[in-house]
Amino acid sequence: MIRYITGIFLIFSNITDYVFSQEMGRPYPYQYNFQKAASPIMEGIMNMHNLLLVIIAAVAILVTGLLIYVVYKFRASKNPIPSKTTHNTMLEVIWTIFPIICIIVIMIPSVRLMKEVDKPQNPDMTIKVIGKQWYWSYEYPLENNKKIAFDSHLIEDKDLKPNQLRLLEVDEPIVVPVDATVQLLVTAGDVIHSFAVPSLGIKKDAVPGRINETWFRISKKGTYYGQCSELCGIKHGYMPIAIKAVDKAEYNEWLLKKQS
Ligand SMILES: [Cu+2]
Repeated sequence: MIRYITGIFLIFSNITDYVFSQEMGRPYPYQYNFQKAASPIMEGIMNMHNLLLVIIAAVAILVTGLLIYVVYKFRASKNPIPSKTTHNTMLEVIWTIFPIICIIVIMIPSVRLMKEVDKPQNPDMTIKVIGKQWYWSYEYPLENNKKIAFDSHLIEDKDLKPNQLRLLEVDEPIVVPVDATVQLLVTAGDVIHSFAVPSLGIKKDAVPGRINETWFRISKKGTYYGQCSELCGIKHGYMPIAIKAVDKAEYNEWLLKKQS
């Protein structure tokens, strides 16, 4: 039943996606829904959101309906002598058990999703993310203690090429192969930042002296944009994130070029 109702919401959001957007991983003018899910985590978050939407709508309709019914049925003009009833055991049992059932129905998928978000299953590769004032540094640990390291800066308005996105484009995006499970180790070099990419369902605090973990897996080639999401100083809004998903061959080529 819930599956069918969430299905209706999904059809509706798919229509708006179709009308307003062509590509994944970026925001659109007049967008009111989520960006399209591009990772298993974001799919899980959207399913959770749709389930909650149905439950909260049902609860709101039920409570409003009961209120209207009570206001009408027990109005003063029809009930000159008010009822003195105070307790009804059956009713009290129902209105205790019903919210408990609601909470259990919400809790099970919620805890399952939290566990999934927390740790990747058998990651194929690892990227270390370091938030700095006001750019991101990335490190790819490789075999034999080698690594690739580079900084990723915003492309300023005056340097934007046509079709590039303002405040989201960077000079050096993260490059990853499609269909690879990527483990992210997130930390910071100065103050607290937050590594957030909406279409991947990622938002991890980057805290100096601490390593937080998250992961993603992208199945479609393209560029996925995000931004720092923790107020970190005057240029907090100018340290975007871009993740470029390419096929395996292209990724290996990039890797070789970066190492030389
Ligand atoms: Cu920041």
